[in-house]
Amino acid sequence: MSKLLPPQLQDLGLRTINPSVFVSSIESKDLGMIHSVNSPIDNKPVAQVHHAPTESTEDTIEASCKAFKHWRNVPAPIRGHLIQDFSHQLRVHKKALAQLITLEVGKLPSEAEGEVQEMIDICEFAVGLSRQLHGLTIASERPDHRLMEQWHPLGPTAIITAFNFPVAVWAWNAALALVCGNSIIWKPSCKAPLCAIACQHILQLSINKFPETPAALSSLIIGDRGVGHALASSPHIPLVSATGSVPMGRSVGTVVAQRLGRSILELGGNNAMIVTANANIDLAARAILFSAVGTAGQRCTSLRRLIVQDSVAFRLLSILKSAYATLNIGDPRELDVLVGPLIDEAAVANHHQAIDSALQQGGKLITPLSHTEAFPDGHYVQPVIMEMPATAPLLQDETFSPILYVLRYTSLDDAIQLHNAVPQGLASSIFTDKLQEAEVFLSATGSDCGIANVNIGTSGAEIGGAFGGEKDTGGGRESGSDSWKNYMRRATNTINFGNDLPLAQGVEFS
Ligand code: UN1
Repeated sequence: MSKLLPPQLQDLGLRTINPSVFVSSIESKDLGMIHSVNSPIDNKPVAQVHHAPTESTEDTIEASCKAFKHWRNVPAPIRGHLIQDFSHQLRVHKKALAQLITLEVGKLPSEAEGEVQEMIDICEFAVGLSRQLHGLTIASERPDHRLMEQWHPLGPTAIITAFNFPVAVWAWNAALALVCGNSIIWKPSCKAPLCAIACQHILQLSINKFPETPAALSSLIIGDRGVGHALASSPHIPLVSATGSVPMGRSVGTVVAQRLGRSILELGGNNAMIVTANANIDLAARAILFSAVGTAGQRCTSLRRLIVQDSVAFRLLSILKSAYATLNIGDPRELDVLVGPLIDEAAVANHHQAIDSALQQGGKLITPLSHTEAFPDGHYVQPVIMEMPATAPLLQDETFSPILYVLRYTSLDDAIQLHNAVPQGLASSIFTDKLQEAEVFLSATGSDCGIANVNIGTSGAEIGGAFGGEKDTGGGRESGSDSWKNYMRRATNTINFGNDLPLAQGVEFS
């Protein structure tokens, strides 16, 4: 058990009270119910965390409103200094934070470090952005008039995150919201409170260096759905950014819309890859392996459906079968392990249930279904590939585990039709060396997803692009490109510097 304990955790705001149990150093503020946090690696307890009572959310919102009123007056490039410092802290604590991610959600060390790197990347992006939050100057139709746009801070921003990217997705939102002049309130997944405590602690180190800046610039509320509902329904929170399941997004989005607030929803994916007869099959197989099996299939961008041209299906599936046969499953900290645990018992049950349903709906296992009895205590499953009839109803649903469904096609039109015939629209890809096929896939009649790739897999996006998807995925965009505009309010200003009062559209009123 002692190898579970990265010694640097005290630096992350987590106190060790005995060799196997941590407590958060901020737990005593709002003493709510105590919850035990178990590691998915061996299902043993690693921490106890107090959940904030829902009623405490109001105080947090009030403090956040006050912090916003201070922060919005700080010039944006100076706000960037805070994020620059935060990025520096993240570099210092990268290893320890990654170890905590591995401990709490079971990611491989390389993926956990990649996630912290993703935080550092978005911070760098946000620092650059802090000098580029500029609006347009627009030609006015009236003499001696200037028409322009300004982007102003919006207000307290609620960030609701999922367990699978317990730190990076918060950082996408936090870094942008803070340079945009907003205060932030984070409700992390109840399945990953320790990572949230650590990030909040690291960010507070940076906030503390800023004179007069209230600590409530960044708040953390660990709690259940009641907290999420309180944030979603508060008129004091103009923006709610929520990542998670489609039902969660439907509920949060509806509550926010009811009060005409703004939401950014990043919900489920049911991501597919088309592999055409003109694809580099070896490259496709490598991409499929990472996209379908990486993070034990627990990314919203994980590959769920493989749509392969008949003529290359046998070759591709043979390569995949061999690759799946050699996958090492187990404790993610062991060398050579590529598949760590699922997050909890319920996730394991969903995995097995989905395979049973797939078999009932005409599916055939392409890779063997060996059970993972070797790990009686962790939440481990065997990644599988199943060939499915295109009409199987379960192809419409996302199962958050490493199951890859294979569908075959003959014409690219049919492949694209199959590809788009699901309610979700997050990530997609095509493997082909034929320009025409790639361009058709990327065109208006091709993939209907927010992310469409050529010759790379569906997962593992860089932060520079806008991240999000269409249809049931919720339509939100986070991270790079111009996603920052979601975190600000736009004011259109018309300034008359003449001595007359010409009306727009030539209207006469005298
Ligand atoms: C998620 O799974 O919620 O593109 C986010 C990726 C990562 C982010 C995934 N950069 O797979």
